[in-house]
Amino acid sequence: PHPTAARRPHQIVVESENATFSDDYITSKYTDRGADVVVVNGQYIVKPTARSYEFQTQRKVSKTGYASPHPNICHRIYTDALRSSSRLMMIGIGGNNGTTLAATVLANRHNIVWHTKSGIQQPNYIGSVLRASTIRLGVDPITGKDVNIPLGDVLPMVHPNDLVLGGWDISGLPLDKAMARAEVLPWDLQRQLIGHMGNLGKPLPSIYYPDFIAANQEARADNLILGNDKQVHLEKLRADIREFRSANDLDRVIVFWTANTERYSDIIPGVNDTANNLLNAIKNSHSEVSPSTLFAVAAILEGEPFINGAPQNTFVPGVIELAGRKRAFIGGDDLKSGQTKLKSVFAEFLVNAGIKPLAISSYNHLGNNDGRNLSAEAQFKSKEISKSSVVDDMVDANRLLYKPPVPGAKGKDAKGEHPDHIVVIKYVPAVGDSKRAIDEYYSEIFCGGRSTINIFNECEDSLLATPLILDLTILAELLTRVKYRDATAGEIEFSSLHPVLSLLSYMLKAPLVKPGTDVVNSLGRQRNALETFLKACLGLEGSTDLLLKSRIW
Ligand code: NAI
Ligand code: DG6
Repeated sequence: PHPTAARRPHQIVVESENATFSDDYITSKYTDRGADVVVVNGQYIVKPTARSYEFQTQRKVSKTGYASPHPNICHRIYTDALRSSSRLMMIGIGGNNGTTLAATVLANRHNIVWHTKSGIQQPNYIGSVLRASTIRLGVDPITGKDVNIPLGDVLPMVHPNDLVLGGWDISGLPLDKAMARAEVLPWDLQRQLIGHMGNLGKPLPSIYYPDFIAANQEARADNLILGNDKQVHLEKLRADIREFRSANDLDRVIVFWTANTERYSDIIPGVNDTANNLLNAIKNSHSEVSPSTLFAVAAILEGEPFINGAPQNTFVPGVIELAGRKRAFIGGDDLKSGQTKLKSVFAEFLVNAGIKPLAISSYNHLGNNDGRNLSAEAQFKSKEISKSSVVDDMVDANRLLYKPPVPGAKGKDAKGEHPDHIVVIKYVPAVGDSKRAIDEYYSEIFCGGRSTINIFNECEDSLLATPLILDLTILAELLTRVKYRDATAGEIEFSSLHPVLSLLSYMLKAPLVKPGTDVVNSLGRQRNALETFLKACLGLEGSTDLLLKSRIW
């Protein structure tokens, strides 16, 4: 098998008073260092801060999963459950991402190779930050060389090959046929997967509220939970999760929205602004409760993590409050796969280089079903919002280049100066899943000069998105097993992390963060946060590039 597909036992022991290892837990001590800064008469008064925490990571990876109504699937899930330990339930499993994920996990699990025009191709997990990227653990004291290990090996994590897959779709096409409909994978691979995908059968029926996705999706909706009663729908989704969990003796089911982009829900006081109002709105089948919000509520009420891989505002305030109340984990929004990932790096590079982007103009066209759905105005709007927010914090952090917000001002001045930023998406069926993205960065440089950089990016959309869904699932499962206590405050009990899993930001376009905290869009900072957290759970300091030994005698 390809090295990214290797399954390794957890092999790290930290010899330090900051970490203890038992059969059940890794317990670590970590000091969170920072600085309080107060500005007085233009002077920065800085006070270094330090707070001690302890982390406890359960070593046994949860049994995790997803459901299907098909008898073959139940059988398959059962047999797989004996062999493996993790499960994922996708909403939209019959789509391009859903079928590509199922097919590539199966190809990796069964080590299916296929012929291409340039030779034999092995399955792998390239594009997964956990399986295919490494972290610098430290330095070999003899050679002085860095020791790098796969990021996914830092703590005990689910291996993607062990995920047993299933879920819901409003389209009832069996998954082998749905894989063919997606037109993502080469035929020689599809051909060998027909049996395996066929065994997964048909997706579970789902809920369809036509007002939320584009009218052009209607013909797909032939696999529905019937009726208009949203409370009944909620109970059915909860039962699907419960049934699946109990039938397969699972500890954990990760519920993942990879269904079509919905329009934004209106935030209406008394309807979805608080947890109680939202639960009442569901009881009253209020029209503004979207399918994705209903799925999120179902997962939360079942105590299972819910991740939103699409851009719409599934997490209305009532959902966030409910997740807090139930201590269930949520993460989102919208997978950051190609154009936006590059933008989060490129815009930061420019701003951090002291160059001032004046305009970022982004176009893309694509021909898959996602593109078709996004050709409707309301659904495009949701995507436009998530694609547009990605440079905001970089601009905010550099008020040397951009004028700061004017206190008390209205309109543009209230937000401060910002580069022009446009996002255009067009549906061009012929290019299928091979999205083409064009970005122009028009910037001010030294002494009034101008720089124009154009980027043309061909994104195999679902092949970029699938590894992100795997990473999000695996990290979300891990984060359910990590607890912490604030040692500085003398806390005795370990608590779970905050329900909003902002540590997932690296994979997401518009990261959901704990209310009242700032969004970080910079890919580098998001990665650093993840690395530092994983290391902190081993009692290790975060990654630093000071490399002091190389700077001193
Ligand atoms: P797709 O259109 O191929 O698949 C979506 C699936 O969701 C379809 O099979 C559809 O029948 C199903 N569906 C729609 N409403 C449903 C509901 N209420 N319940 C259950 N199933 C439902 O789209 P694709 O390419 O798989 O993308 C999925 C989502 O991920 C989209 O929202 C897209 O915007 C988002 N996304 C995709 C990325 C990519 O690179 N492929 C990257 C970032 C986000
Ligand atoms: C058109 O933009 C379709 C979208 O669903 C994107 O393909 C998807 O959101 C990925 O976007 P990006 O900007 O990360 O490539």
